Amino acid sequence: MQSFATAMLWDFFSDANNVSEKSLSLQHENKLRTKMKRILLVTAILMANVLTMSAAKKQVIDRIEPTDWYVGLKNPQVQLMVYGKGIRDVASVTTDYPGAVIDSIVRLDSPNYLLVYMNLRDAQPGTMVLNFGKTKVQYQLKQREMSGDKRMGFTNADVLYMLMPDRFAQGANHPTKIKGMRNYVEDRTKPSLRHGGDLNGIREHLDYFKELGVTALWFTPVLENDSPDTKNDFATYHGYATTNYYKVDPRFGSNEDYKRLCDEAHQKGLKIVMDMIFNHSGFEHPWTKDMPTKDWLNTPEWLNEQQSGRDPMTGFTANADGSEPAKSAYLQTSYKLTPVVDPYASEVDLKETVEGWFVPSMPDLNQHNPHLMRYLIQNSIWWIETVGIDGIRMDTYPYAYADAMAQWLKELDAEYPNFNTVGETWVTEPAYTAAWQKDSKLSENNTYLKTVMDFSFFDKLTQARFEETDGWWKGFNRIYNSFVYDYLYPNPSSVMAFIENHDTDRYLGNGKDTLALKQALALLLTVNRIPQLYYGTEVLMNGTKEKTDGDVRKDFPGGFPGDTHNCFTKEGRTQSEQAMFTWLSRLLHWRQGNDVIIKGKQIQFTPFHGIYVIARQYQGRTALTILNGTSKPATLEVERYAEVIGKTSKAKDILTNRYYDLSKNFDLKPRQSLVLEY
Ligand SMILES: [Ca+2]
Repeated sequence: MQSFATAMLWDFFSDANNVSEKSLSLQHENKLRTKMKRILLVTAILMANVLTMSAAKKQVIDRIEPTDWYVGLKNPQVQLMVYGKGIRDVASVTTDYPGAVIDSIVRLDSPNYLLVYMNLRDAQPGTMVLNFGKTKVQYQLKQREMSGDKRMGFTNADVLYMLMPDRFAQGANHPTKIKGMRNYVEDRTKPSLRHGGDLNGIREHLDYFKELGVTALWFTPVLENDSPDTKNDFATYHGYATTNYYKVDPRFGSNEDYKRLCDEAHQKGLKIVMDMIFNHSGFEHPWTKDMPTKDWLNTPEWLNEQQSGRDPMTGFTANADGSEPAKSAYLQTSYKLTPVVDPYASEVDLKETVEGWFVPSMPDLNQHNPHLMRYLIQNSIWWIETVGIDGIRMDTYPYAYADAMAQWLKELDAEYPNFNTVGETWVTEPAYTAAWQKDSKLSENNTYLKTVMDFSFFDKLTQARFEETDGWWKGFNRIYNSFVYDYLYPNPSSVMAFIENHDTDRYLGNGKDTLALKQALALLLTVNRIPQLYYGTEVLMNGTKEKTDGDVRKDFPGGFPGDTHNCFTKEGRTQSEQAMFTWLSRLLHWRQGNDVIIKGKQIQFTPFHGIYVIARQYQGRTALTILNGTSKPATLEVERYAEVIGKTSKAKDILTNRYYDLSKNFDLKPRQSLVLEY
């Protein structure tokens, strides 16, 4: 640019020199003056541009995260992560915004990031101008919608309905192709590719959830997963490979769509639980290509392997001849979670579990880097404040460093004491899970995790499903025995139970045995737990993971354009689907606000003659769940249950509205379920 300006000036002087050799008329002189003014003006503009551009060249700012922030939080400090080529080496960062104090700036290993730590204790909402050298950037400081203690998380008064946005429903005006995203296709015939469901699709069916009777929605992650589809058999439709922590994936909608969904859900009395992942990001996140610090990721060495042909989907780096190298630096997690609680755990096992990558396409984040952890903590706060979520489900919770996760939850608790977070704790022994719950005496350090997931209940129920309940171990004895371990939990009422989810076989398997399903659901919705359902159970969706995960993640019938089978309406459901929907809906509505279930004491009886009985009692009211765990008729001997029946003679089965006489023994059909109320 400079040389162009000089050329222009040279052109002017040479023109003037030429002219001076002539005898000038006044007219010519005026013309020349005008030309000179114009050229000087152009030169001034060009020089100004040159200065701006040279300044901008050093201080390009691509983005700042969080994209905006809130004043009035208990923790007044905020970390701004600034992205931009060479931004690390900017001479100064300043602001004149009243009440905003820059505590420190941190220059990381990569020249393309800068961290600015600010204290906003005395700041008011408004537009803050930040000066990065001579580059000015506006940054919004927002007013919070409500104080943190007013945010009420999900509890055992709720029933969570889990769904996958890509597989549930497509809203109006779904974009067919989005510019700027890596290659992807939406093809509903391919179980592992995107199918095109979105957030508006969920919002447009809020009344369906009301009709069914659930009170909260947890859906798989919705943040940007801008990874290319590969070979038509792999795509990040599941959402667990984040590439932008502050942006909803455009295929699911916008941040505004997410906010609208939360707002409208709240208006209808539904809560929203956001799925988050602190353990790993997506491979296409800018942090992978250009790590902010050398220790931003765990075991990143293999990223630096010199051979070409490294495949982020397999983790293998091929040699020049196509063969796999003898040893790759790639560290795979063992998926074994026992080393995390094992008092005898070896370093090698613990390292593999926590520092190994979940899969090669998901880089393992090092939460021991305090700057990264601050980033993640702020991100969770930002989504609570920005869209108003009511809870968080933390994916792969034990795979992240326990102390860092505890720090996160402790801070969240201080800011939002009534909020709730559930951690995915996939171990099938209650002694493991219980150690992860907040205030556990089994754990040396407090995790501050209020809700853990009861994989034991899921596991034992799955085993019991088709077994005959005997006198000792089989069938419902497994569930009975699992509940015995509730003495290990600091708060059993805050444990989340489920019978299936997106990572397991459907409870129905490949069959349609509604008797077994009804028993599982009757139990799930009456015991001392936070129940979680998986989408489609109410209309008999089945499937197993034998062939592909997609088989347990099928599209909800009626959610997509052209669907001829529509399970959203009574008219669209088949007779058996409608029967299941009605049955479950009745149970769910009965459970809503029912203090016998929410606050009631739990009393269970050892399975007797194949029958399993659990009572819930509160202020003189009783709910009695009775399950015949055999494929034969059985007789309930009422005298054995006298302590929970008392003098009651008449009880209503809320599943059928039929009355039972509890003053005498009565018969149960094979696999019959009763939920008696009196
Ligand atoms: Ca990890």
